Amino acid sequence: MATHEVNFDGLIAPTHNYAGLSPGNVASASNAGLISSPKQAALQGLLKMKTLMGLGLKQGVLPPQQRPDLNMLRALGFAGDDAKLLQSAHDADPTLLAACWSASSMWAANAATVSPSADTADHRVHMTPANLVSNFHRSWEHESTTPALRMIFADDSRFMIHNALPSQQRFADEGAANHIRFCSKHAEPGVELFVYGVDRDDPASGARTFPSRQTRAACEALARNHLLDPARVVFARQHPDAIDAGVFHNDVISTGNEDVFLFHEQAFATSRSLMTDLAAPLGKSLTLIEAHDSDFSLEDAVTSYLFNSQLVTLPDSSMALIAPFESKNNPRVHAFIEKAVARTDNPLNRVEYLDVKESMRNGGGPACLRLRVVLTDDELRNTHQAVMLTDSLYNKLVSWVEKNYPDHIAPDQLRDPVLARGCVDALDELTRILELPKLYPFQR
Ligand code: SUG
Repeated sequence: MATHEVNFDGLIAPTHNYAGLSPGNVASASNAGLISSPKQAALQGLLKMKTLMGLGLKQGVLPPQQRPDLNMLRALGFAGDDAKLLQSAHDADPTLLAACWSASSMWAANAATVSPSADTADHRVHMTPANLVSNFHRSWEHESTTPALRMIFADDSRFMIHNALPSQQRFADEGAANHIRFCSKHAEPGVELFVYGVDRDDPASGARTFPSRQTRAACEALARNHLLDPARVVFARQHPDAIDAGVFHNDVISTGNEDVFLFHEQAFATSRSLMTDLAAPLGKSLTLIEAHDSDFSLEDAVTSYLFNSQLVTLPDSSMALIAPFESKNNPRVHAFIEKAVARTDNPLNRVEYLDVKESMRNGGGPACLRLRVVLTDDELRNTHQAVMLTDSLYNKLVSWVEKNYPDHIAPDQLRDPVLARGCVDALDELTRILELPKLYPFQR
């Protein structure tokens, strides 16, 4: 049976803005307060999805969440009509107001961790929505992600959508951004790599300047929940220097596809033993594309976001890198890519540079915007079809964005009740396009 790696991209919400909400995310901090362009952001995201579809890959769409979330403001003790609510939250703490507007669910790599049916003991696809406890503005995404995934992957004989892990720092979980699955071919059993920043038994091993957002305890719980064979699971610690340089998720410093591993030498605390641990269950070595400090620095990795490219298998079995433009603009990183593509000892032979600048300014590159779900033909047929991208769905979504999205949002506009209303109203129409009735709290 044919098996596909399907990319489900988070559709960028009309509330996309720059609020500097994520400590340790260098782009988010340095672009705080800029004027955003939600319309451009969503169109850039949609064009990325269409490009992937054009390469012959299966592409899905995950809907944005209901934002601004005025119920969260009410839960925090603010009261009154919408105008009063927004103004009083702004007066008390503008970062609380911004958190309730955040479009952060666009970064679907943080939506969940996914284990394909080839890896799980009950042969179902297992997904655990990430609790995202490390940042307030993301900490309640899972309350919407869980029902959305249960609507899209509704057949519980084929899919198991778990609840998020307990919302507590001990189980801090950021989803697939810290998880890579290696295999010979997507259809075959893989070895799943879970990457963590800090281990409770060894707290001194964590980063010093910036928060470590994933714990080993969370990784272990995910592997248990997903019924993975312990012999085919590897846990690895991020290098604390990488976190302190702005690598807040592992997908900012390494990525993999099938048996190819693209990484920077400073990604992990123990790189050499890691490669052996990954090779053993697969019965063969991985093809390594390793960037050394002499190629480019950690800082180059963080500003260029090379490792946040999507490494994908094309229908002819060769691989392509879907890279952000920023990695072409850095001469050292660009030279490294050119060399990797020219080499004949790896299957990478094509690179597409894409513009996702609006998301990049908040620290979200091409790979952040998508959740990888390996599905057999049968599982794909039993997935909610109205979220699978076609030319017709692409055109409908582009028209919907053009009609409903603000051109710009400046920080001061987050107090505007008319803008708030417009952003939520737009979602009503989206649920008709994606055939997901009652997806949003305001529709129930
Ligand atoms: O969690 N940025 C996100 C970026 C997530 C990127 N995802 C992956 N690497 N997989 C974050 O830090 C910034 C929002 C703001 O500052 O307005 C933000 O949430």
